[in-house]
Amino acid sequence: MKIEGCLLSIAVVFALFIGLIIFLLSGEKYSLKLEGYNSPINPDSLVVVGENLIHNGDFEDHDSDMWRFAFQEKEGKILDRVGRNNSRGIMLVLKQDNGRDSFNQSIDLDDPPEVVVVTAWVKTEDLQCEVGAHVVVESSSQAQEHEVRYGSVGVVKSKKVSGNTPWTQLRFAALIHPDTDEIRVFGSVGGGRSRGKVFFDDIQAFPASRRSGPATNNNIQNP
Ligand SMILES: [Ca+2]
Repeated sequence: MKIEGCLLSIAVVFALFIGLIIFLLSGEKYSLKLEGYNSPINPDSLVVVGENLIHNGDFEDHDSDMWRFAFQEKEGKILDRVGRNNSRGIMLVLKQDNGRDSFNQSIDLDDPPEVVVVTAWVKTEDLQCEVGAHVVVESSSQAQEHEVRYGSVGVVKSKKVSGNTPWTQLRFAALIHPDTDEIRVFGSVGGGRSRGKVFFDDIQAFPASRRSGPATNNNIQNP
């Protein structure tokens, strides 16, 4: 009986070991497969193929609740006269040691575009933090093979802004994995010890293609 128990234990440990090896190998396969979906690509020479995907990106619609706050909700607000040209915009306030703050909008994609081009305006006031303020496009997939990676099939970030920076346009493009069924566009700030204020306004995201040829509408609006 003792020997049988011992053999059973060895068999269980062996099975777990094999399982671990398979998991590690498959993880490597997925990360290789997703290579290229985690860094921005040049937004120039892309062809815009559809309408702006973001709702209330200028924050002028008081009734819209498309934007969701994450992390420290109380520190982020949509307010009059904090946006560009004294319009309505979004303000995130970081106090020392508060860490980070962000807001986001989810967009369902039935037919994912090859690329999404994002433009957003950001301003910072005395923003002191390691990471700075930036815009992020996170793609997720419910496809079975991606669930081992929490559904994330790409995270692409804009350049970062900090200090005292007047209204600046961030513009970048994210390659979208064909299995993507949802993207989330984040305005985000902070990480580590952080303080200061960040303002966002006029956030847009356009489906685009890398194909060449005659464009029907290749002008990205620049509000
Ligand atoms: Ca505005």
